[in-house]
Amino acid sequence: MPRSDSDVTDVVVVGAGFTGIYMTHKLRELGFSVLGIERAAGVGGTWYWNRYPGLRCDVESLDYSYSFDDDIQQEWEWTEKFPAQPDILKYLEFVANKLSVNELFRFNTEVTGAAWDERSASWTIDVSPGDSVRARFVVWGTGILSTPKIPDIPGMETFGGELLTTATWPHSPVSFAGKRVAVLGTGSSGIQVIPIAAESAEHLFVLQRTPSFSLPAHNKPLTPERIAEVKNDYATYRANARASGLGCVTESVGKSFAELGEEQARAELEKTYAYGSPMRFASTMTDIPVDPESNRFTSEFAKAKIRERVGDDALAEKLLPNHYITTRRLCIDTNYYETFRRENVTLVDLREEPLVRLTPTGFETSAGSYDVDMFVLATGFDAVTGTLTRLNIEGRDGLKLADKWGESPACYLGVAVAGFPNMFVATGPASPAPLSNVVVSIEIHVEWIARMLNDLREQGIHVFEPTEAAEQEWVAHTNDITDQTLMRFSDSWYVGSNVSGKPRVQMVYLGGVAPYESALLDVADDNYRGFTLTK
Ligand code: N01
Repeated sequence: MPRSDSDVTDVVVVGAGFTGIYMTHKLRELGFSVLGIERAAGVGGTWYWNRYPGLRCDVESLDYSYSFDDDIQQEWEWTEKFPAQPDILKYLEFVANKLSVNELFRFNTEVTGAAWDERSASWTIDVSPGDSVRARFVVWGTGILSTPKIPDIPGMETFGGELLTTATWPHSPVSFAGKRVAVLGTGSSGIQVIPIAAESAEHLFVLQRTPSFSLPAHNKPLTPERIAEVKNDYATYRANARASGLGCVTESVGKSFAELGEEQARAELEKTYAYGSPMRFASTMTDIPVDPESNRFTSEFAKAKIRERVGDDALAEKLLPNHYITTRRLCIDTNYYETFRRENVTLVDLREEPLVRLTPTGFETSAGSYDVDMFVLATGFDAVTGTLTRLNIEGRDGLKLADKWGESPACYLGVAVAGFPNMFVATGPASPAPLSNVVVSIEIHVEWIARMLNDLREQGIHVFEPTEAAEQEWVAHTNDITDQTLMRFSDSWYVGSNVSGKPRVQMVYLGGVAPYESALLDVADDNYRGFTLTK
């Protein structure tokens, strides 16, 4: 039976992470009826699921937080320079309570698909178990890192020990004490859990295929003076972050390698290295992401630091990356390289001895077998598009999002998709989100989406959809920018190459947060240029 119009919500927002919390609040404020749907039991998004020991954000807490409500930013007290996962989760619960958005959400409810109905100009969103809701508009706030990538390792099902994934870590405490533990993966997640596991494991095997660049976080408690310094003029601090390339204040000298010269460049790198922040380090010189010489100098600087920290040249050699620095995620750590000095830690270099299979008692490489009690997958995510391509999302004329993005993840302005009317993808492909302080990128998206919905309502417009031409133009623009950077040479989740069968396409807008927001606002000011709008 078709439902009556009163069953149709104005907007369904999927996901209760940073995006969903703010989006539902903002839309309710504007007088839209809004329903949030979340598969977890509570808010938090990626910070709800990722709970492995050692997890912290690599953006500083005073930056990695909402700016839209001064009461919230003044009232919440961060305690450390880099926030730990439990603190971020508590923060999001605090915000959700303060804004009373929990009442807008259906928790423990998984979206399985969504279909556009041309006749009623609405979406039917299928939710488990066996229910559906209808909405005029859908906002996917499902995030960029929400679907773990589980590698297809032969014999995984035969492993008799504990098999854990960092991205879906158990909610009950996990002990490494006295166990033989293997960690597969040395990206941001692996690099954080490895030093913690090493502290109590009987033996830890670090299975590395591609080394990362990592810097010491120099995490520390926040002093009352530092908190006061920021909070006394939070508005200016936030405005500076939003006007920057990375959505974060970096205090860069704003000069290229050639302008600084080697001696000054080294001094500036020492400064940002000592500060401890990937964003500051990456911004030490303006041309690190684009100029091979500047990048080589920075890479050599970072490699020398790795050698010092490892304290064993032969071992350090195996831990040294060979990609252009900053073209894959630049990690931060606490004691990562020092961990390899421990007697109970062994680096298993999978480039020398590839992983063959898991066995009932451990794992096997081409060089032999290893017995372990626990095997930890820190193998990353099917990022940016992986969550939505797993859902059955059907747009105009039966077009499936999985088919469209299976060929190439095209997205207009990183926020809307041709063939999928009345649908927004917050932090979608070709937005700056993955390489920014993502909370700033999210605020930009939420505010822009809310403005667009409000503007369309005022104009009596019921259906919007980006044109193919506008979408292709944005994709081409994103690719043109990438072609000017060294990122075109590196494989990573930014380009989808970590997942077999996924198209290798740049999924990050590298033009910077501030220029990106200007482009969005320009489109809005021009009455949503590139969209067809139907009354
Ligand atoms: O995932 P990754 P992550 N056999 O994709 C290896 C954010 N984050 O979860 O490159 C062997 O970076 C893979 O090796 P390779 C942050 O944005 C932030 O660590 O495929 N190895 C790689 O070493 C980050 O970028 C924070 O050769 C396999 C690792 O697994 C993003 O999340 C903390 C393999 C995956 O690294 C993802 O980070 C955590 C296989 N079959 C996460 N498959 C902070 O803010 C994969 N690997 C600090």
